[in-house]
Amino acid sequence: MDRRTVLLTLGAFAVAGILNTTVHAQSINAGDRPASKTRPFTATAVAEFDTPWAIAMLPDSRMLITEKPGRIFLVSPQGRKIEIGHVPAVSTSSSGQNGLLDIAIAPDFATSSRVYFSYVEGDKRGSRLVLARATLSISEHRAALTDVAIIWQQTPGGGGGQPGGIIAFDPQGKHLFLSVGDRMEPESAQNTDQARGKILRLNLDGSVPSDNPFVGQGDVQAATWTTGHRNPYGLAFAPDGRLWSHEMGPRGGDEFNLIEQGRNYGWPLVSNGRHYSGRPIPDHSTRPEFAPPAVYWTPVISPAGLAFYEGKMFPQWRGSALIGGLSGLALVRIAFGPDGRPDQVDRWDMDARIRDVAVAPDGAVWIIEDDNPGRLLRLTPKN
Ligand SMILES: [Ca+2]
Repeated sequence: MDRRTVLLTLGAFAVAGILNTTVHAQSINAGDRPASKTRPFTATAVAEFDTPWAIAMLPDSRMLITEKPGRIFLVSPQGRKIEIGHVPAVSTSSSGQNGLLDIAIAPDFATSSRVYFSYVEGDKRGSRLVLARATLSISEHRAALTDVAIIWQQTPGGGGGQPGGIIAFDPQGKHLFLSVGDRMEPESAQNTDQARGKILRLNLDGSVPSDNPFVGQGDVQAATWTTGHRNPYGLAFAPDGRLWSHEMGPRGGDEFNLIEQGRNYGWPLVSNGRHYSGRPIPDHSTRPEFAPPAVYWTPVISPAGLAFYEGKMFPQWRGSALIGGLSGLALVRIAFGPDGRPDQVDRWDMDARIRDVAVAPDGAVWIIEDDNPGRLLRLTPKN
């Protein structure tokens, strides 16, 4: 081997090493890191609910809180609850995971009083995830939905749990993103004609934007932004405008994903977990054409709820993502490095299944427990 060949070979190894490091650095396992019993916050319980599922923060610091069996409450920061009338009937059949799911206020809520919510509805052909829009009418002692309209529904219907159902709006307030789980039919996540295992992008009236990546290729495909998801219970835009999602893996392999237009996230062809039976699934690293998770959790935490922190009470958390853990009984904080790369920096033991996270205008963090009764807790800094 002459000197030039040696240098070229060394160079090739160096490049391969860098590429290799980059590939491996793409997925960080945070599942093997223990939770901390020491919390930098005080958790104050202000109300209780029957299996609360989602919190939507209003501009005046009141909250809308859904209960999975099918009720929505308007809740003051002091815990005063008003049940909201005219909520549609929901289906809780076939799985403990179905029912009334997410709720979000419209980008123009201050003038329109519009809200969006997702739920599973049932009929003889099975159950389907739907997205509804309504106007919220609030008087001093009463609150009700009016003009309720289903603006999107899952096709085909049927299937089990794992509904997804998380709603997010882009920072411009022009488009709505909706996560749809695989309904426990894994192969459907790779079927482009089934609205399962997808993240959809819709106009605010539920119609399909003309600049979606697969527009003109059938109804489901036209609405599809990304595919190959399992059960995403978190979807939110970061302060820098990037869209992030998390999803539950099977046995291992919960994922925190950067959501980029048109990409395939691999389920069920690849996963960093394995099937519940123990049967292996090829790792993400074996199929580079699928977007790998930035962070994953093995063992799982069962992530639920995602909020980016931009408040004043916890200045050290600014820009961080806060995530609840169901089986993890935890609140997780993910921070982003100067290169924009995320990593889990905190995992606090909460002694309860945490279902959703929200940030109030004053910077307090609000969480709900997945239980009956499940508490609504306000987190403020410890002195
Ligand atoms: Ca994946």
